[in-house]
Amino acid sequence: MSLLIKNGQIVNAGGRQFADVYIEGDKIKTIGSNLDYPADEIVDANGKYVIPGAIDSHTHISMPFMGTSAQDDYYTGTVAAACGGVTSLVDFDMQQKGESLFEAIERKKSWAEGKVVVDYSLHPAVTDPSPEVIEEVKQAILEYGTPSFKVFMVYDFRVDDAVMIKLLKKTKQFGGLVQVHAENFYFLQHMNELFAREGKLTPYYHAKSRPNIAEAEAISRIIKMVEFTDSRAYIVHLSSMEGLEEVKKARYRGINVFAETCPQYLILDEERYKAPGFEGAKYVMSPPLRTKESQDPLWNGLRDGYLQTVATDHCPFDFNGKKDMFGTDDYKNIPNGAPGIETLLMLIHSEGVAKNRISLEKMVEVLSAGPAKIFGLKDKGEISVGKDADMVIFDPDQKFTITQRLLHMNIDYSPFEGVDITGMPSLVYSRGKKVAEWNENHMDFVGEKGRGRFIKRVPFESI
Ligand code: DUC
Ligand code: ZN
Ligand code: ZN
Repeated sequence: MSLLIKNGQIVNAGGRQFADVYIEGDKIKTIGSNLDYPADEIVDANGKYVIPGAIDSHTHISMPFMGTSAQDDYYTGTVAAACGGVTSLVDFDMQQKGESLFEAIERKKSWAEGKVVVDYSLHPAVTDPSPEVIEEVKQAILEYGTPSFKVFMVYDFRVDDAVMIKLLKKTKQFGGLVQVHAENFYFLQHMNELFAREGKLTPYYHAKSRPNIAEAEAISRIIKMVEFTDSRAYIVHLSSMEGLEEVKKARYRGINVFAETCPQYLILDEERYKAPGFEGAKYVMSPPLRTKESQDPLWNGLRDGYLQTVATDHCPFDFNGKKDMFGTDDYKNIPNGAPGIETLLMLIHSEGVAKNRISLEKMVEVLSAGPAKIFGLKDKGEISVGKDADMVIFDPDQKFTITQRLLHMNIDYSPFEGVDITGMPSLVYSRGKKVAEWNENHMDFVGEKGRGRFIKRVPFESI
């Protein structure tokens, strides 16, 4: 199968050029002017960008959590990804009590088998950190191709500082990376007790129980541990300007700390929790939405390189039936999480590039090249010869209004309902095969169930 994309503007993190792209099978074969090869399919990309597919490096596909499970499975979740121009995801893989990291990896791979429609990889999440499990890090990195490991500082499956130190040292030794959900557990516990005594239990108090300082404290503690062990860490879903300040100070001092933010923290704010009735539960996620004050610093953090990636924390629970299953009279029982994989690229283009907050190249950097580099997806993240042909032909002028009705995620709402978008994918390719296309007023999935592959990633030091 061959494909020739003509007359488009190729945009990579490092710059743009007008050129044609020729693809044979899975790979980009040639880039040049006026290519005139016979091809099975010829696409005229005049007036459009040719960008690498987005990589969502933070998803929770089918994750069991808070008495229920995140709703998208590897089929519905990756169909939605494809329709949003996301051509790879790196999904969290929760170790269960007593399980080895390898059992967790094999279990999740078996869930993906025959279903996944774009390529994916896994970050093992260490929740039962026995000494044997810490030793498994070497094999997970070198044999399984999963060099990033998630830990939580909150929830029942949180790890303590002693484990963190061991994990930081072990991962560094073999070219791995520790990813951290950073909030101070005891600050949260204190606030929860206070609000319980005062009877403040509506969704709004979910946000108030997890203040910015809880994130900033946890981030600063990790940074000290990274410095102490001379290792590296990655902060997931950084949400507040105070958290960002800690990262900035550390990076300025040359400490190896990386950080991601998410569209919800850039675009939505705490006022959402004041929606009538139980509507605020739609935004119950952790960390919570912050006040508007944090938004400009986060955009500037992306622009200036202090934040290296944008990912979604995609973790969908229906408003009717899941959000309201246990938590209508206590925010602590509302399943934490919201959908986002399908709206990632459109939101970052529309709110970021089209509103001049970040450049087009920066968008490609934080959605594609950055996650590919940090997480060792060596064949992804760039339109260049030899890379996988994961590409979006993107129409910067196409309008769309976000509405759950026209999206593909397996959930009954979008937190971004009603947001007007400028710029949508026209065509999406995963390893040279068309997987989604614009059709009148929405995206259609046109790919193949089960065609996605597990990506063995390379260690940090080899990229
Ligand atoms: N936060 C969420 O909102 N959902 C999944 C897990 C998490 O840390
Ligand atoms: Zn988290
Ligand atoms: Zn998450």
